Amino acid sequence: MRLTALAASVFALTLGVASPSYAADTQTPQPTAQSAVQQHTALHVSSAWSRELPPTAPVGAAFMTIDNPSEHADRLISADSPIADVTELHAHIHQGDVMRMVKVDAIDVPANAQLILEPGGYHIMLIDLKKPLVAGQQLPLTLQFEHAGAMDITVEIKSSDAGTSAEHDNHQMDHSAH
Ligand SMILES: [Cu+2]
Repeated sequence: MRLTALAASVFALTLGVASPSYAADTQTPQPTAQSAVQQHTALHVSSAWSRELPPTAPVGAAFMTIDNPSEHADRLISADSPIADVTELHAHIHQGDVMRMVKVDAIDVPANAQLILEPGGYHIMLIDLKKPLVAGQQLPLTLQFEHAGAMDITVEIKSSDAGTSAEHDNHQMDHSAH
């Protein structure tokens, strides 16, 4: 107890001596600490979703929005989910009139930019599903970024009725041919 009290008074004394203007800055320590953490993992992932599939479907895909408000570019280098044996980063490329999926080693996340993983574009491929993708449920996904490190996210599984654009339909066909 005595030690604690002593430490506390020394701490208070140190603050008083070292920071004459401390009173004016009393609101900064907490926000400063938070933004320091955010600089380390500056990326923000939102709207992560996947599409429900028949129970026999061997593969699924996850999509999301990745915001990088920092001055530093990053790269998504891998992903992992306990519900799939293999998780790959995929892009779509045009081959004549046909769009085809290809595996990529990484997906660039430019500085001060927003990267959208979406049907017909970049996506995370869940291969050899261990559980069916059921609408209304969620699946866990761990993203690995070159600089920001690992990030655990939750992917919402949507019904196949949600979003009926031609893009989505194309993507479904792509996957059945996977
Ligand atoms: Cu794919």
